Amino acid sequence: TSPNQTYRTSYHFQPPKNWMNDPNGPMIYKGIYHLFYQYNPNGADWGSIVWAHSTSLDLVNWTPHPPAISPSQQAGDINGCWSGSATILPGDKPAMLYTGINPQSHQVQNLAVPKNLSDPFLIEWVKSPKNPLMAPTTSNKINSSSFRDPTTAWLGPDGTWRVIIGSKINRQGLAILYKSKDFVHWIQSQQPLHFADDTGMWECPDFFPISTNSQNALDTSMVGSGIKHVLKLSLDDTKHDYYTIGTYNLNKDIYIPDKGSVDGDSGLRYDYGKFYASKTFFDSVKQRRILWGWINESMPQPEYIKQGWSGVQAIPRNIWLDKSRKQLVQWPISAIETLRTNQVDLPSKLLKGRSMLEISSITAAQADVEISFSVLEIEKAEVMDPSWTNPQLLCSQKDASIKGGLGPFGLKVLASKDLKEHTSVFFRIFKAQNNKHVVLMCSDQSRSSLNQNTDKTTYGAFLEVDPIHEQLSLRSLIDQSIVESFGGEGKACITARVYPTLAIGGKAHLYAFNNGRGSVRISKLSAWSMKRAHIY
Ligand code: DQQ
Repeated sequence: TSPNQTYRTSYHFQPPKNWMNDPNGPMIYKGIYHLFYQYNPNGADWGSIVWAHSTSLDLVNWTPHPPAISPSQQAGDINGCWSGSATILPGDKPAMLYTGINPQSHQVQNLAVPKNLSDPFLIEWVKSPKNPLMAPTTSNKINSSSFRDPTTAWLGPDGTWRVIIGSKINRQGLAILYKSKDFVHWIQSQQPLHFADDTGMWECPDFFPISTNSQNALDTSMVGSGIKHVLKLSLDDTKHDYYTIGTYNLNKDIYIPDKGSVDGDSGLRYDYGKFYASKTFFDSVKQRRILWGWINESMPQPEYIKQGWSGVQAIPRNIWLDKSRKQLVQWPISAIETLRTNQVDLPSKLLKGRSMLEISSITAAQADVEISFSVLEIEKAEVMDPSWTNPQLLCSQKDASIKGGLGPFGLKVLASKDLKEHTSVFFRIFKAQNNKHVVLMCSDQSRSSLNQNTDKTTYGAFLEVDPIHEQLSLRSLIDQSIVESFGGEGKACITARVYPTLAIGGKAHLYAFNNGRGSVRISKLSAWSMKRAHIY
């Protein structure tokens, strides 16, 4: 029986079959990008995990290689090779620190290095005979089932390497700090780099410097003036990636989030939809920091097992600090634009309340759309109730079908002709008590599929844009079963997985819509069909 392949993507990274989860060890080496990822070679469900491997010249088209790291070492990883990160050691030598599962099912940290540095594809990897290099013991009080996912290490001005490992003690999440002079002998620091109460297990931490005055990125070991630090946590409890912006105190080797930058569930997220276990790397050639993130399925486990595959990687995103210094900004890497074809531009156009406009003549199921709105009748904004603090809840209470004053307006994507199926990505503008305006961005999946079994949770985020003085922009990357949306030029991102049964391939349509009372002007609208990328 050939399984249903309707939902495979055309320009998102995924293996030909089987289960994929976290991106691992992304890096650039001799001008070639490497992506490793958690992969089950034996099926479409999570299981005995290896590091699968692909390389690319542009982060868009890929060449697959054999798995780079698989269970083989009795003391280190015989029961699984879990997530980890790349560090480029002096002399341009990549090294991978990763979590292994030992015979007692304890989580330990291991090292693997390329066998042959003159092979630009780094096909073969050898493990340190000293593995495991970091392990829970009776004296260090590390929880052996909560000790995983080493970050890219950074070299301090004192010539010592540092790395953090995600962990928890009861409900307190923590980033355990280890130091090493030679990358092989690691000593646990008395103090974690950071911890926070009642956040649960911190998976896949990521810690990196970011420039306060430029979009150019910094090497992970960079410290000094004009630099802030970002700590990202993947919270096992909620399966979301949260980050804070703060200061790295070099003397104490601790990280302190800025005032108002909160760890965990009430803090900032990379993506307010599906996006987990993400990881950045410094692209030393293009001076940018690239973010990879895993997007899982929204269909029940038996259905993805039946289709024979599960999981995609988000389009890699460029990441930098917003002018406000209070949040990050993300934007799909520019090379994805090489897949654009068949451009459609619409002249500036009034979109009256309760109206819709079809964007035709592109492949709506495989498209890139950029639209900007200017608000004309700001007085029509509804009053914001101060109790509306949860954007996701607000988006599901006021979904795309609920007519408002200013908004909902935005895009209907992966829509069937009769609109029985569609996913709505839209804005609503509210008037707050301080006379300011609040912009809500939503991705409403509630009508995305006639299949009753899929998860159709609506997602939402508040967008730090002033709708009176700025345009409201929205970009959506649509690829069969995935919609990645970027609001306010990357100030809020929402990724959704959807499984239309009617709006498939050539039967999918794309619309701009305004379901509010007030008119808005579409000040810019460009859309493209997207070509298929070479992925495997
Ligand atoms: N996935 C890996 C772990 C990590 C989790 C196992 C996050 O290392 O904590 O596949 O998705």
